[in-house]
Amino acid sequence: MSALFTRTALACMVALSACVAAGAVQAKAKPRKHSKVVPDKAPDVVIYGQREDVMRFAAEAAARRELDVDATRAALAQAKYIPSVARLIMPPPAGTAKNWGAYRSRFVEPVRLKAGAAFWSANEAWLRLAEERYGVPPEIIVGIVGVETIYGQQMGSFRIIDALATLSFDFPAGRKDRSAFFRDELENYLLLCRQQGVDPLSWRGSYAGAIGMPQFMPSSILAHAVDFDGDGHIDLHNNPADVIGSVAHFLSNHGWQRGMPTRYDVSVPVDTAQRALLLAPDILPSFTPQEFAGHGAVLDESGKAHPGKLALVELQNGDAAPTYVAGTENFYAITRYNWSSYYALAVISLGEAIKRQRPPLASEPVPAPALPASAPMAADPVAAVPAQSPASAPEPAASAAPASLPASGVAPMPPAEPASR
Ligand SMILES: [Ca+2]
Repeated sequence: MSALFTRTALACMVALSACVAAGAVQAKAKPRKHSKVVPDKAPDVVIYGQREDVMRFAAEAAARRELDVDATRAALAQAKYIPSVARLIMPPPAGTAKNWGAYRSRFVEPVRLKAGAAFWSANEAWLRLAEERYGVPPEIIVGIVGVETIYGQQMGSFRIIDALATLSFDFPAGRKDRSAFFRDELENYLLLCRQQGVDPLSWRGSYAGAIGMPQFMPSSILAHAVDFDGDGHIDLHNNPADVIGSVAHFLSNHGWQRGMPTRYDVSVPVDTAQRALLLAPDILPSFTPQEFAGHGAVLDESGKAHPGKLALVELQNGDAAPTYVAGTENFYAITRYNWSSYYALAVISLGEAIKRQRPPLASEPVPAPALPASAPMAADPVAAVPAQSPASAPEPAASAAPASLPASGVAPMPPAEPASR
């Protein structure tokens, strides 16, 4: 990651960390004359229990979410400021060229292809059940879990409470302030831990507070995660069935339409004004195939017959010619998971590549997974948990928070941020 930051940006972040750390220490320490700064390798530590504003937040959050106030204060009192979290949330340096080819090659690669094939084979019955229930095909779910965490291999090592507290109370300057979003996620996290009987200090995940194999933010777990194998618990860290069901349920809740392709091939209009007109709504499907044709875009045969609206999606390739696809509502649904057209096409490409290398379908159907008799799956047990207020969305342009933010180990090549908006 560090290669993505300019020296200046890094210097600013280090200075900021030092300021924040120093601020907390100054409150207690008496000024010393001529004290020397002795360089060491120990991190500057801010324990949020020393911060009045954080303890006030704890009391208010407990009241808002009907949590035990002492337990909430005790948990947040042990949260720590993590300088690397503040660094990792920063966008790539200005002028970093987006490059779909390079981005794709990070995800459609041998390690993920092999792990994806194994994940698919091991969980085929759950993937089929998810498709049956939510209409989301296996390759999309397999693509998402592969891009997010390589099927659980890279789920992030930050304590969730530290990551969320850092971004809630010390969101770095130099980019759009999203601390309100992270404070809401922190509250959701505390609520989630209470609901699941989990110690808030115990869970680890990405620098942005994303959790488990699918890297769900806490609000997404509350709103969309399901106990897909019906064992009475939602486990997104270790239980592939729950992961598969939850990813499918998330997409279903965000407009996924059964049987609809994600995108079609398209040749863009030669006329730059016509092209700009089609690109203007970005990833939001806004034009019928007839309107595409009217503006000079040429869809493939299946695209011409598409019953709904399409988006002309442009993916840059550095100095080379951009890649274009005509995205459907299902392409758009994947961008609700992570607000980036590059992310969506990487998910689709990885899933399709894994599907292509799988052996031909056997004629014998895979038996349905055995479910505990005590926990029938007639309903989605967790889907009943209401989604958080749309006001919690980090960006006003969107109606819901993304399920995840890039995991610490995997994503943020440019574009770490939603590339399309
Ligand atoms: Ca379960």
